[in-house]
Amino acid sequence: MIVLLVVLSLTVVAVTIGLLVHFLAPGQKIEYYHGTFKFSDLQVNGNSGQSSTYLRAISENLVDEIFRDSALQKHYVRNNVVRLTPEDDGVKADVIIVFQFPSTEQRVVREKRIQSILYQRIRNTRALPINTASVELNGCGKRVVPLIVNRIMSGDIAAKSAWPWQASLQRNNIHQCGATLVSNTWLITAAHCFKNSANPRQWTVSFGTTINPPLMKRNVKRIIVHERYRSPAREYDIAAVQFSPRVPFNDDIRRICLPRASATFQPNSTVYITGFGALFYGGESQNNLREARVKLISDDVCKQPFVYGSNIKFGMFCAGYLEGIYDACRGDSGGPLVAKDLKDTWYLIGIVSWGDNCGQKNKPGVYTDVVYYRNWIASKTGL
Ligand code: 4AZ
Repeated sequence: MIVLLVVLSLTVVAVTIGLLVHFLAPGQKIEYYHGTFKFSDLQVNGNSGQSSTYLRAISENLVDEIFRDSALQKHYVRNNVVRLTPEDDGVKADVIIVFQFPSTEQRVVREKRIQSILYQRIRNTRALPINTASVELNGCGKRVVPLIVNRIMSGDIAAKSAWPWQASLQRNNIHQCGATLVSNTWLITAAHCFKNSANPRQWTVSFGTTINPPLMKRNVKRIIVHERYRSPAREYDIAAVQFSPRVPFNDDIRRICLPRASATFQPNSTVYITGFGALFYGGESQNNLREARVKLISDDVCKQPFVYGSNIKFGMFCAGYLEGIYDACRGDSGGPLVAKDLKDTWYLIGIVSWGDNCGQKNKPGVYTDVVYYRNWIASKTGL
């Protein structure tokens, strides 16, 4: 009897310890990943009804199977198809995949593993008509509103959700610069924004199309100014800013894509600039985000003596119009110059850097060339 009691109580203690370790294990973190893939040649009528319930179920089963039978099986928790969107050539499924990971490894590393498993297994899934090229984890550069830029300085007020990667960098809660969201925790901006202070404690970042009220606000954790930036020189005008805690992506806050280091863009192509900056030189920053459509200007044109001559150095390019009018201005600095590809995926091409006045004839805006600094960005952020 005593032996039995001892064994029983030891078992209870062991089970309790086991459960405690399991649920309170230090550093085990629940993480959510957003994936998308597309069923080709299929149709559903909205998000309710029999066909969508069926598609949701087979999608969730598929993702379950993929991760239960993968190297990440111990970490996989569950998945949920949160949206089915009818598109021209099929149905897009948005799925939230839940994992539990020890908090040691970097999230970018795990993201790559999850993406690779999802991609490879879906490629090998012959039973379902899923387009392999459509498989994406935490995709970048997608916005939910169509582009209707009508015709910053002389721009228009931006529609909600139109530029979800735009951020406002604030020192002591006063807008100083724009910045661009490139992951859940990293922003790319201009080095010159930190000329007066690079102390993260003085800086916050806000998201959304108005500065007041902000849609979301975060504390800046780390400011990495390019090590070769030397004010008042304008070369190396780039900085990476890390904030915390991470922002969840939704229709109003999401990351833009970074171009490959080998990417090229044609002079004269249409690009867009956005910011909370002044409407004229010497004016005040704006509470509402504004947008303007501008054009890339070749070095040949911009280095002419009556434009900027030899002031255009490596790692810079010009955009705007030699006639003036549409331009970035004070307060837009650090913010994005973006372009979309044929699949309507948006890329960060430039960072508002400098210019002689704003919107003046023969004085277009000058931007830091993101492609030129692409490897620097990777070395600091891992992106
Ligand atoms: C500035 O002072 C500034 N026209 C930013 C952009 C331009 C000019 C000045 C480009 O931050």
